[in-house]
Amino acid sequence: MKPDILQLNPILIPAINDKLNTLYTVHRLFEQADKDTYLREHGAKIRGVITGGHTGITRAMMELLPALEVVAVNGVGTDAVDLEYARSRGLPVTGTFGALTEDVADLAVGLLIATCRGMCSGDRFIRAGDWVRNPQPGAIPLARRVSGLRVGIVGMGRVGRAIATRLAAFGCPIAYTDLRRMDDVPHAFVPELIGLARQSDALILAAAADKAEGIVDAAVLDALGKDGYLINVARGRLVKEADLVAALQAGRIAGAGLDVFVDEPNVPEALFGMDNVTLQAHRASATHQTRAAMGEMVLHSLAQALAGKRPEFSLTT
Ligand code: 8YV
Repeated sequence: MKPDILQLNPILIPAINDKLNTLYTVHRLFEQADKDTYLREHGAKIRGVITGGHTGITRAMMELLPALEVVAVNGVGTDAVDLEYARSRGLPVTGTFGALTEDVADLAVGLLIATCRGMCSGDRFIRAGDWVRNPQPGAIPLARRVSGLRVGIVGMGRVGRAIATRLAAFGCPIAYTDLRRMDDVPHAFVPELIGLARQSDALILAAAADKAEGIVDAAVLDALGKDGYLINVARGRLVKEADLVAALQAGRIAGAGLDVFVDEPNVPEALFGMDNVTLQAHRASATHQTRAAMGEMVLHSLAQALAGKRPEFSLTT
């Protein structure tokens, strides 16, 4: 009999879904209208869970799954999983570590360039027919040069390092903050986030949000200053969103490029009319190539755990 797997989010790669369906009986919770009833009916036989980084799984849901042997996160963020409870049950919680590094770093750099150079507002200007109506060069304000920007990276893990590599090629001096100095990183370590913000033209968030919440607040934004840009490809809740909106509204920072938000898919509407803000719908890992690689890692983790082995990409066991 095929093991029963509970899937909390869709996987967008048909080949991965085919493999899952061949190997497992897949219960797609996201397709169920009445999720509580479905879980009560099928929970007892579920041996594995697949979830997204942003969705995770609550303790309450894990408690409804007494036969659970593994939680496979199709992502790298494990902040939405109750890791302590998983550990107490000896449950491996796995991630797709390394698979999405390049994509997330690419999007961070893309957001920085798009925001500083006004690429999305420029695109809207043409589509709206405004270039024809206003062909004079001054119709669009001058932009901000990206090459040479002083960049501060918050979180020097895999993604932070990949962002640093890319932006070093743009001639950007790089500094970073993290819980500790990293001996194998050639860039300047700044212990306090506010100090990093003060010396940066662009602050890029690439940190895990397991413990850090609201670390970018009004004081940090003011330290970044009226010529500074904030880029976030990590988690929305690293930022006090109301403080960010207020800083943008008052021109206390220059702009922001955001892939993540506190309450997705709800994005503060105040941002919609701001040409100095670039918005993405949590898309940093959303390429065919990366999602296929992530899916393979999820399959690998499920297979190892359900064969009674410790999964290679487990965080908790
Ligand atoms: C994904 C993420 O969007 O890795 C993460 O933690 O948030 C994203 O890469 C998500 O996990 C896709 O399932």
